[in-house]
Amino acid sequence: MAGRPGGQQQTGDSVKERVGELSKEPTLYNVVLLNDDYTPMQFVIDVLETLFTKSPSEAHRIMMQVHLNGRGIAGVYTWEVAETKVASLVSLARDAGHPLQATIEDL
Ligand code: TYC
Repeated sequence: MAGRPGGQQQTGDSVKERVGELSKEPTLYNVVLLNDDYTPMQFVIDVLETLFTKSPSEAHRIMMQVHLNGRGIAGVYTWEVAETKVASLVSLARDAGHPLQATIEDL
């Protein structure tokens, strides 16, 4: 995963920070869950409940959305939190031997 946008910028001799960050609200990103043919449905539901704090019914709905349509939004976070969520998801999935994947996208 590449670095986030909006970092430090070098302009001539001066170092300008927080360019384009006058707004108080942080930029938000979707964590998008991707379908595959092997990860068990219950594993996806469990991850949505534990890592993405979804209710059991919402976790089931999102899992079925991904299963039927190929992708679905697991949650909306700042860049740093989204990266951590994806890393934790991949770690949990690989430890369990599943190929589950997720990506980060603009809202
Ligand atoms: N398609 C998987 C199956 O049939 C279930 C699944 C759902 C996998 C969502 C990944 O993100 C996913 N076991």
